[in-house]
Amino acid sequence: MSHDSVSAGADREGSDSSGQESTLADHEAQLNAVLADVEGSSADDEPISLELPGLGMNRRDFMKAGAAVGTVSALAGCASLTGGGTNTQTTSGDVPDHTVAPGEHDEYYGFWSGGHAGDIRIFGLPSMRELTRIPVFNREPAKGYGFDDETNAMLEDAGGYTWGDSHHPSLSETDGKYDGNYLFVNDKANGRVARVNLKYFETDAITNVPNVQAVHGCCIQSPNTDYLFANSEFRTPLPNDGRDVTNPEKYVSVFTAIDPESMAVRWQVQVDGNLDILDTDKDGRWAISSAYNDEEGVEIEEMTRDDRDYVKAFDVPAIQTAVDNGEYEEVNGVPVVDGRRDSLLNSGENPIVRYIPTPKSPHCVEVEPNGKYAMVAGKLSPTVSIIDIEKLASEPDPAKTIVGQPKVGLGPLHTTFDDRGQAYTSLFIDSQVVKWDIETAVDSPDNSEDAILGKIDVHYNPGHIQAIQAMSTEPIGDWLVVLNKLSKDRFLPVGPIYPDNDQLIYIGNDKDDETGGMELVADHPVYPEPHDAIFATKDKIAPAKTWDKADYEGEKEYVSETNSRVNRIDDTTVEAYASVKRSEYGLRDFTVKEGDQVTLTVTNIEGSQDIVHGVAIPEYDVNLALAPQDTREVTFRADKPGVYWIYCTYFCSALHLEMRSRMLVEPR
Ligand code: RUQ
Ligand code: CUA
Repeated sequence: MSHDSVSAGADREGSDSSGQESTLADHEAQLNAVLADVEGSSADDEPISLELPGLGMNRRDFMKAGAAVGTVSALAGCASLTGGGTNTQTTSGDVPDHTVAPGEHDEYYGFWSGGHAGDIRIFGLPSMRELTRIPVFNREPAKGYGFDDETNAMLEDAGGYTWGDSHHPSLSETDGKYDGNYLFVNDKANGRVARVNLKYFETDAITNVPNVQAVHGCCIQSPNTDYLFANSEFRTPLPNDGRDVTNPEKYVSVFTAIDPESMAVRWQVQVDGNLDILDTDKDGRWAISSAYNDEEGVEIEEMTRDDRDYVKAFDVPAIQTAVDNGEYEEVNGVPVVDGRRDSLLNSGENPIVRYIPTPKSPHCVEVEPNGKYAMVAGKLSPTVSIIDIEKLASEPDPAKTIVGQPKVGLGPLHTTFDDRGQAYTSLFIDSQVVKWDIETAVDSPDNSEDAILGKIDVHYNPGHIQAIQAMSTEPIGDWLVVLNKLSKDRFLPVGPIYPDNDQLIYIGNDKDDETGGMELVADHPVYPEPHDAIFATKDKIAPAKTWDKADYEGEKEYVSETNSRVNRIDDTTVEAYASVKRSEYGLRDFTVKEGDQVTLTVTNIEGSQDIVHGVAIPEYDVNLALAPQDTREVTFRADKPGVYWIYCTYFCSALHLEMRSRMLVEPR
C-alpha cells in the first residue's frame, strides 16, 4: 500500500496526454474571456473578440437561429463595447411594477444563502428589499446570535468554527408544497447542515456531519421532508483520521441522510467520484446528484481528464432496506452503505445507486415541478442533460435514462422553471439566461437548439437562477432572479471587493422575440456572496410576532417583573434574574464579587410586537437581543472589578438612553 502514492504520481505523469492539456487550455481560454469582460470597462482599446478559443465556436453560434437582434443585445451586454452599464431598464410596458409602495407588502418571501458570510438573507419580492438576515454559521451581534448561552452552545457543539459557507437553502414541504416550517442550509466550509425555524426565523439546530469534509449539495426529500440529504463534495479517507492520506484512490465521497426533526444523521452511502449538487424526485424515491471527478484525481488535470462523469441516482427506499438488513459498515457511529460502482449492492437488477453517464463535469441537478425530469447542466459542455425520472427504475441501461440534451449555450450552471413547461438556464460564460421548452427539448435530437425560445443578457456571469416556487410542485412563473457572480461596472465603485448583482427578470410574458419575452427589470447589489435562493408566496410563511413562552417552558425561566432577583449559589456562583420592559430593567443594579461566575437570565415582558430590548454590558462582551416575551441567558466570569453600566441596544422608547442598570463588581 505504501507504494500507492508513488504510483499515483506516476499515473498522473503517464496520463498527461495532449487531450488533457487541451482541456486545460480550453478552461484557460474561457477564463480569460471572462476576465477580459471584467477588465473591459477600463481596457477600451482592447481588440474586441467574441471568439472563445479552444471551443472552436463563437458566441453567435449559440444565439437562437435568426435572432440577429439578440446578437446585438448580447454585444451591448459586453462592457468592453459600452464602456459602462446602466441600471435603467426599459421594459415593454406589459411588465407589472416590481416596486412596492410605502406601507405595502411584497408578494413573495425570498430566502438567500449568504455564502461565506454564513447567513441567510430575507428579501421581499418583487421589490428585492432586504427584510432581515438570519445568522446561521456566523455569530451576529444585531440579533445576539452566538452571544446567549443557548446559541453559543449550539455553535460550539457544532465544531466551534467562527464561520461557515452557506450555499443551498431548501424549504420544508408537505405534499410537495412549501409548508413554512423550516429552512435547511449547508455549510460547505465545515461539512455541516443547519435548520432555521421559520416560526421565529432563527437557527435552531446545526449538525456537524461525521465522515464528510465539505457539504455542498443539500436538500430536503420531496414531497414530505422525510429526510434532509447532504452531499460531501471533497473526497477524503473514511474515516479521515490520518489513514490513507497519500492514497487518493482510497478517498471517498459520501451521501448523507439526516432526520429533519432530530437533525441526527441516519445513514450514509459512499460512492465513487465527487458528489456535487442534489435534488430529489417528487415521490420520495430518488435523490439525484451531480458529480464530477469520476477520474478520482486530486489535481485539476486529473479531475478533467475523461469526457464522462456520472450523475448518481440514489434509490432511497433500497438504501433504507440495506440499512435495515445490516448491510453496512459503521464509521464514527454512522451506518455507511457501500454504493461504489463495484459494490455488491449495485450488482443486481436493482442497484442502490445508478451511475448515469453525462458529459464531463456537470454542475447541478434540478427536478422540474412535475417531477418528470431532472435537469443536469453541463458546465463544461454547452448542453443540459434531461433525465427521465420514471426510467431510473425501469431502464436497465442508465445512459438511456437521458432523454434529451439540448444545446443551450456556454457554461450552463443552473436551471429553474415556470408554470408553463419552460426552463431557464444560467449561462456562466455567455453571461446570459436561456429560456427553453422542456418537451421540445425531449423531442429534438441531442445538441439541437430547437427548444430554445430566447436568450437575455445578464450582468455578469450568473450562477444560480431561481423562479418563484420552482423547487416545489407549485411554480408561479412570473418573476425570476438570476444571481450574478460579478457586477463589474453596474454600481458605484466601493473598493476592490465588489457587490454581487442579483437581477430581477420578468418571465410572465411568453413572446416570439429574441428573449422569448424575458425582461430585465432591476439590478440589485448584494453583499458577498449570495449563492442561491428559494422563494415562497407570502401565505406559506407565518412567522411569530412575539415569542410564545410555552416554546421554552421548562428550559428557561420566564422572569416576571416581581421575580427579578439575585441568588448567590455558592462562594463563586451567582444567578441574576431580571425582567426588561420600556424603559427599565427589573434589577436597577446588582452586586457580584470579582471572579464570580454570573448567569444572567433576562425576559422581555413586553406584550406588544416590535419592542425589542437589548442587554449590553460594556467590556464584558455581553450582548443579548430580546424580542417580546423572549428569555435569554448569558454566563460569564466577573473578572474585572468596577462599575459596569448595562444598557439597551435597541432604541425602544423616549427614555431608551436612560434605560440602564448597573453591575457592581466588588474586588475580592
Ligand atoms: S453551486 S453556482 Cu455551491 Cu450552488 Cu452552483
Ligand atoms: Cu429598551 Cu432601548
